[in-house]
Amino acid sequence: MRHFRFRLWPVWVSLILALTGCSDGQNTGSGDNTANAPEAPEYPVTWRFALEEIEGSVQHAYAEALKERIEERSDGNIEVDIFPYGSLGTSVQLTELVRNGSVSLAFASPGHLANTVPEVGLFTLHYILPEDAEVTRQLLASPKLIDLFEQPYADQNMKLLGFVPEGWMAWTANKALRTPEDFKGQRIRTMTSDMAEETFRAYGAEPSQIPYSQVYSDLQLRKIDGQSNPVFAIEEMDFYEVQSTMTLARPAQFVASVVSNHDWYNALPENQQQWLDNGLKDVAQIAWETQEELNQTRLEKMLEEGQLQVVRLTDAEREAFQQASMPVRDIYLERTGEGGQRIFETLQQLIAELENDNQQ
Ligand code: 6CS
Repeated sequence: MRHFRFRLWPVWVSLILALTGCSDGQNTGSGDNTANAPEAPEYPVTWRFALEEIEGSVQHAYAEALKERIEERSDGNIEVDIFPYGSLGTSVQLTELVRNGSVSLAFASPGHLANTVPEVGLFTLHYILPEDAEVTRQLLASPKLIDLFEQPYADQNMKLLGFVPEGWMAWTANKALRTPEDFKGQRIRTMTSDMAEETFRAYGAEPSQIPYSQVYSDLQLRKIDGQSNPVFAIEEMDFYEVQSTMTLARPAQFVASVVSNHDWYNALPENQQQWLDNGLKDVAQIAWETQEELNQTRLEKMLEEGQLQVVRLTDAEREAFQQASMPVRDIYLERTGEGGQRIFETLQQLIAELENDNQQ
């Protein structure tokens, strides 16, 4: 298995916390500081960007591309320091670091974030996103979609900067998962929010929330039977080494969100805000292409290695999962109230509009 530096987390987290506000040459937005924003920042200014994935991943490629654009646009006045997974903490800890202003930017995947921002639990639901790749790309890049989630993130002191698609989720286990009955009794690892468990529970599985860093060893030790992730991640985290079968059911896209500390973003001088906003626009298309390429090449690599059996579900088989997943939509709506209802309905309208536009 690839080597992570998880044992050093506490040291790194303390170091980062100790450095907060020192190297930035400007305030980092941790509440009170924002009131006395300095007039002229001392350049270069460092922005810390925390990732939920290791080097070579979709998030890492995105962060590298964003770093390059921002450093170029700012003429070297901004330096972006990237912290891949393993250097700072679990997804939940990264969210805390961005909320308290210790890091400027972070990835926050809905599957982990849904206990803090229940509305993003939407992305843990199965069979609600479009089948068509182009419609999905346009949907996830749509400012209308981002607007929908802006307030729920802001309520938790996070500025939602964008959604990043990472490809279809695939299920791995030590057997094929062709029907919901095949999930019965399977101990399935999910991301660390209650909402992430619900669909697997609806299929009859026994879900458990486990941090990403622990999945490989739990699979290896047979503490769990299976898990769900995009293909590129199954390869790069070596899950395929300790699972016999990958089932491609295209139940949901893995959608990550890029966030910053809300106060930090609002306190940025105008030119810095523009460098950031424009950098984010520059990389949106790159992100889509990167995930397509990584998911394809890593699938080929795993197929070549011949260790993992790959099962593609038929439309009829997928239909059975869609039916079994439907009650989970009600759970989402119960947990998110009117706000969730509005988001859910607007999402469906947006998809219908985009499908219509793309057919013309
Ligand atoms: O399964 C997870 O926990 C993780 N999966 C990916 C592909 N990215 C980040 C997330 O934490």
